[in-house]
Amino acid sequence: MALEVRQSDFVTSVGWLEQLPHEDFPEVAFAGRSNVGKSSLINRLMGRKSLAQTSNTPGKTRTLNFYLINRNLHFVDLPGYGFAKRSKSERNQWAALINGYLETSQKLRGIVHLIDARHDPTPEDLDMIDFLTHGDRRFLLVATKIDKLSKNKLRKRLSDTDRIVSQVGDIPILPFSATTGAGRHELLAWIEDVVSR
Ligand SMILES: Nc1nc2c(ncn2[C@@H]2O[C@H](COP(=O)(O)OP(=O)(O)OP(=O)(O)O)[C@@H](O)[C@H]2O)c(=O)[nH]1
Ligand SMILES: [Mg+2]
Repeated sequence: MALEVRQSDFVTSVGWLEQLPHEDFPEVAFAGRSNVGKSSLINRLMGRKSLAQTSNTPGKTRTLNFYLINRNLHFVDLPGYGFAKRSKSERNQWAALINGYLETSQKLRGIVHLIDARHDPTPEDLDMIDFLTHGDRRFLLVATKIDKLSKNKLRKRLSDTDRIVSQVGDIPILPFSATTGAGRHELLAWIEDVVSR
């Protein structure tokens, strides 16, 4: 069964680990490079146009943003990594925030990691995928923006990506588009499974 999103509300923006919400709801987090489409994917899942703010300019989401789904589940929109136009100290601060959250949250059930379907995963993507494979939380790899590719191109891109990702592990990839909604049902089914266990 797929999760049915009946209600979604913005909860809070977290810039320091001390600010994490205390409510005891299970969490599903969305990670990936800056500009890959995390906030757009979350909007699509929630059926909301712009509850999560999106932008053409990388680095839009700068805090951990919590959304409450059906009053019993948190979606966590993470700031993107790999955005060069930031000072080193700012990047370190973000890495500490994101890694600190991923490593310590007791409520985090699953992590959805996004890559851009049009491009090979970057070394940073592979590091993250490696980290997630070795963790004890469920994770799902999503290739997004597939609406920007023809059917043939997409097939080729997915098999190339499969080959690269297989260096790290045998990891299935879910194709997704925030524009068309392709993959939404499958992703909501995965989330339901992760949360209901
Ligand atoms: N065509 C298409 N464009 C997309 C898709 N997903 C996101 N975009 C566009 O990509 C840009 C970045 O999207 P965001 O959702 O803001 O990306 P993000 O990963 O949240 O970025 P940061 O907050 O900077 O980490 C925006 O211009 C979106 O409209 C998609 O599936 N298809
Ligand atoms: Mg964002």
